[in-house]
Amino acid sequence: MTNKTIGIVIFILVIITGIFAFMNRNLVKDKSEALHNAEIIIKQGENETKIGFDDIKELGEVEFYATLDTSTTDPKDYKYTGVPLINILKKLEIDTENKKQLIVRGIDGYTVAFSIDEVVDEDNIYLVYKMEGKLLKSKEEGGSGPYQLIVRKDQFSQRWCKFVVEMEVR
Ligand SMILES: Nc1nc2c(c(=O)[nH]1)N[C@H]1C(S)=C(S)[C@@H](COP(=O)(O)O)O[C@H]1N2
Ligand SMILES: [Mo]
Repeated sequence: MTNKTIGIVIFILVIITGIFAFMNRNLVKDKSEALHNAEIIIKQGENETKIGFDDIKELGEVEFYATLDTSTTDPKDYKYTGVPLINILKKLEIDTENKKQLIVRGIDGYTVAFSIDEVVDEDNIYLVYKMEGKLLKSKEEGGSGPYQLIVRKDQFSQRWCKFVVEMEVR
């Protein structure tokens, strides 16, 4: 082989290694997001639709602080990342007029209810997927996610439904 041929072979190998490194980088990223691509079911009468993380995170992501206050812990502020709940209903074209309530359920059967007046308030109820900048873990992993409701205007945290899997407009 001439020096020129060796040069070309090395060049090609370097390019291939680079391509693999690049593909791998994207795979790692895809994997952590895919693990999080849980869906929420939204019911309205006979109709049932679903929405997943890829769509949810495009609905006006905000970061904010809210005070977690439970019966066993002192009030503490945490940074949450999520979207206003009303944006999800708007995106799915779910009509809130002539409706009274929104019911939200967690995977453990925990259920909370909101009046439609509370639901249309853009700065009260958020569907959150990060706490302190990290994706919420599932119930099995010891977290409160992958989705959790945060109700900023509630004094206590009873209605902060953890492990949200289903919502229903009535
Ligand atoms: N899915 C689900 N969400 C829930 C609960 C629950 O048992 N299941 N407990 C509620 C109560 S009473 C409080 S105070 C807050 C925070 O509870 P934690 O401190 O036990 O996480 O979550 C609320 N959301
Ligand atoms: Mo509680």
